[in-house]
Amino acid sequence: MTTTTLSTTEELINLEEHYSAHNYHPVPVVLSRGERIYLWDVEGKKYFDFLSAYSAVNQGHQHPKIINALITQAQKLTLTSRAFHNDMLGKYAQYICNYFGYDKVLPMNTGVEGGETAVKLCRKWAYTKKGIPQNEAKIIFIEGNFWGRTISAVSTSTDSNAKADFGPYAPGYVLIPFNDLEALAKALEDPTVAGFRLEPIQGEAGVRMPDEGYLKKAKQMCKEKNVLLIADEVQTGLARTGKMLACDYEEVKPDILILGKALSGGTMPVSAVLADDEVMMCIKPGQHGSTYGGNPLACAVAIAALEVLKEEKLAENAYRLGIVFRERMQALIEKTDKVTLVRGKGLLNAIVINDAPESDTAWNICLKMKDNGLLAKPTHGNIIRFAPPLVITEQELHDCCDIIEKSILQ
Ligand code: IF1
Repeated sequence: MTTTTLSTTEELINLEEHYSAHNYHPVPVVLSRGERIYLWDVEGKKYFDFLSAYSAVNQGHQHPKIINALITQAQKLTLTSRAFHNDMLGKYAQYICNYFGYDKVLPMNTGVEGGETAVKLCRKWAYTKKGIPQNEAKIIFIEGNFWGRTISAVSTSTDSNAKADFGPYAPGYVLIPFNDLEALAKALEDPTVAGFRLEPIQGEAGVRMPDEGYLKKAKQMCKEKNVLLIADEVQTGLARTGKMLACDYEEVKPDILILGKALSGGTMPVSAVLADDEVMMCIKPGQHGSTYGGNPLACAVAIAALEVLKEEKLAENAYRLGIVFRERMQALIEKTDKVTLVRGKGLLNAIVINDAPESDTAWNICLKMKDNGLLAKPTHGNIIRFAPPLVITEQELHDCCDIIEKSILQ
């Protein structure tokens, strides 16, 4: 049987099981088409997408403006490498720097490459500007952090499943407890600290939010100690939490800002690191880069993806419908003891299922939601993250809440 004749869910899952690494445990559905907030499986069944590819599809699947930008540029020039200039990078760099208010951008591809770039920028600044002794620079991370799957990224992880058996780990990291400004103050006493890296809301940890004012106070404490605040907005950025950036809730401007995921509207890996010249100009030619970083295709797509966010007022929509969603979930909590709480900002939310993290209750609820036409997946054990594309309407959101409620009360 040739692979081209295989087409059912079961056949395609078996094919993937046989030939693809088992580094994920997906919900058993095989998707073949997407549009706006909808996905269709290979049997033609339609679903609401409530994960948005981990917030990479904030603008909705197959957004016409973004797809058109992709197609148009793909028919002209896709990649030159940075050995030469291309006619899109300057325009894109100007656009994104003005969009977020920074002097410069360093274009990369995946979110974790953005995180690695931020670490290298911070260290380079530490040695060439702050005067920290060679190889002694430290960066503070928060327990529960997630920024990708590289050795550096798992070196700061406190999740054994993401970290175990990948040692030896990268040095130069300090871990402090989540939402603990006293611990931050103590860690900042070390003169070799160069940076403090945080997610404004911890996505993978289960949509965990620090206390109101934490971001603003942390920024002030870093400034007093000449330490760079590094904000990873790969998942929380680009309108997902109801503001363009989650840092905007406290009017905090990070010294280094990392973006990814929805920066391309779900078409291809595009990430960006933004900083002012004081930091960005520490890296000289030949000291960092990547084959695809700043390619003309990524630049064209990213401009379109950013334009859509503003043109369609997606942050405002996420802010307003996030309130509607949490009200619906709170009403559900009052009807059943299966759900203990709902938390989140904008359309980055999660519910906590009333069962042990190692139970499969959350998983089984996701299977029921799948059967009822809505796709979501648990993060850490008993937490289900809900993150629909930000183009969702209020009526569609209520229809989805009806499915979530039915699946949980069943
Ligand atoms: C997986 C979730 C995990 C991220 C933040 C950087 C990156 C991510 C805040 C790296 C990536 C993805 C990775 C994917 C599942 C998903 C994820 F939180 F979004 F759900 F794992 F935590 N910073 N998050 O969330 O970006 O290199 O992947 O482009 O690895 O399983 P990337």
